[in-house]
Amino acid sequence: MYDGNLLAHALRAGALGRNDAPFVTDRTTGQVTPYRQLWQQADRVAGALIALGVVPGDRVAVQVPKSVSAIPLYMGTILCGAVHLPLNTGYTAAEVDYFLTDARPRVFVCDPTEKSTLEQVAAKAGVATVLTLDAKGAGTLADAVQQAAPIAQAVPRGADDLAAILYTSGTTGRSKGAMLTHENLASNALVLRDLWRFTADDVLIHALPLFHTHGLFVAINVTLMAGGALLLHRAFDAPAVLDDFAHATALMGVPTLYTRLLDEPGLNCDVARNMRLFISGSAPMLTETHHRWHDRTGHWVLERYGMTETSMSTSNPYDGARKPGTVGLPLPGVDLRVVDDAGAAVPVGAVGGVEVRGPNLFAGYWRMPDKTAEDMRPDGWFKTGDLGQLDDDGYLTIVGRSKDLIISGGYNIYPKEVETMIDALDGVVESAAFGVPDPDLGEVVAVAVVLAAGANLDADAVRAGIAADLARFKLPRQVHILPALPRNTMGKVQKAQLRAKFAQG
Ligand code: MLC
Ligand code: AMP
Repeated sequence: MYDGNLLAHALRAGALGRNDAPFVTDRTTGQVTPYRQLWQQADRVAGALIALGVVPGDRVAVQVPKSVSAIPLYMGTILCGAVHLPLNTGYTAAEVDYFLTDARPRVFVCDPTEKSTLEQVAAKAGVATVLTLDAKGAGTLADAVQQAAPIAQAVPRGADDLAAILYTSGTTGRSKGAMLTHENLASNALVLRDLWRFTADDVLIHALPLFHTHGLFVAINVTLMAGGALLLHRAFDAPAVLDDFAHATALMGVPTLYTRLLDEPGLNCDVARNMRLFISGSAPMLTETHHRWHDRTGHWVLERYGMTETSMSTSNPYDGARKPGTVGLPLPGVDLRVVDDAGAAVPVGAVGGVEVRGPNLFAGYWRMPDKTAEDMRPDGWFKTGDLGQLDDDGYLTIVGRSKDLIISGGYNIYPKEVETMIDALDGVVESAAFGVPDPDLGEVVAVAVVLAAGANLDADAVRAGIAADLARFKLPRQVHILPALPRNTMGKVQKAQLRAKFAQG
């Protein structure tokens, strides 16, 4: 029966009649949670949140270690009509301060070990309630959930109502909250389930974080809608994931996961014989990696392309040619074009800006109408900031980015954010952050720093100066002290020159 909550209904429909089927196995404890228990927990989370005063549209912010319990927390938030707002566990208190102040959640759930610090941050941001949840599923949230009455019925929410806000780094250094609706999430997962042929027989190895589109909406929503099962790894550990190939059918990963698995001597066709599908995305996978994976396992990785603002936009086909180096064809229902600066389509083979339109497209940036207007054309096309080209068969290749962005191991880092913090250090005149190639993470952050006369900062001092307030994955792996930054005649810093000069470290 349709309960009026679009996303919850779509998620619940997948496992109707399969209450006793396993939904998730915690690979750390071996504990199995069947669908019945999962939904009971989600109904209780919803009850607990409502008892705390959460009303439809309220944000529930979450910065918790990865655990099975984080899944019903997400689902319960949806069920009570609230907006899920997950945060990277690597964010420092200063970063969390910004998100809480900007999003004004009603409830914030954090790691118990961080509670004393984050409680103060939350209080300053006006958050009414702070709860805790650890990697074992214990904490004050679990206590509240245990005492709560489960909701009898989901709170109705329609297509355009918000289901989630995911912060993406901003070009100006200020993160932007991408507002995702019930329809965005439900439509995208349904399309992917069908395109990738996910069914109740599937067992997906889940080794990605639960705070991004990839690990949360692609992996969890697709599995729920298919009525399939998950093997949940709290972190990515290549040997442990390889061990699971015998018990699973599918893996979703960023390219770093695949290159690390390729370093495992035990990776071969025999080990991968139970697996039917390897999916990669969030960052470019080298053609060479595609071929190495095929040579070792007999499988072609299915590469797809997406973005927080758009969820998934393209995918290589399940049947038919998977073309290494491309990100495949637009998903059913998604419009995609490659255009010049004026918005006119460029010919096949030419490089232009990738633009996307469809039910997958977000509702705009939270409280940033100007930023939304900058990226969204009046007729609904969204400028992704990626540069691409289409081939004769309609396959898209991402050839670069017009946005100044570093993607490291699937995490996005906007150079401006790093530069702003370094520029604020005593003795620094200016800095430029840029990505340099890395065999493990694809790209890592490097910075060039110009010092004031007489300043005697070195690389370690620069890193130490920003470490307290910046998530560790954003910290520069290379720091180069230069007498001046290379500039063109217009005065613009030549990052391509810096990249070329320091590519080898
Ligand atoms: C961890 N570290 C990183 C890093 N991950 N540094 C740069 N880039 C990264 N991605 C740093 C830590 O801060 C730490 O630094 C050190 O590396 C070891 O940390 P770790 O936790 O042990 O790292 P590890 O487990 O090896 O993590 C690497 C990883 C992880 C690749 C498994 O980063 C990961 O899960 N990435 C996936 C991200 C993802 O899901 N992206 C999807 C975005 S959605 P120190 O200094 O403390 O030693 C999206 C849309 C789409 O893009 O299309 O999907
Ligand atoms: P995020 O903002 O974290 O959602 O990251 C989205 C960005 O990741 C996109 O705009 C692309 O630049 C990049 N991306 C995602 N998937 C791919 C892919 N398969 N190949 C190349 N880049 C990708």
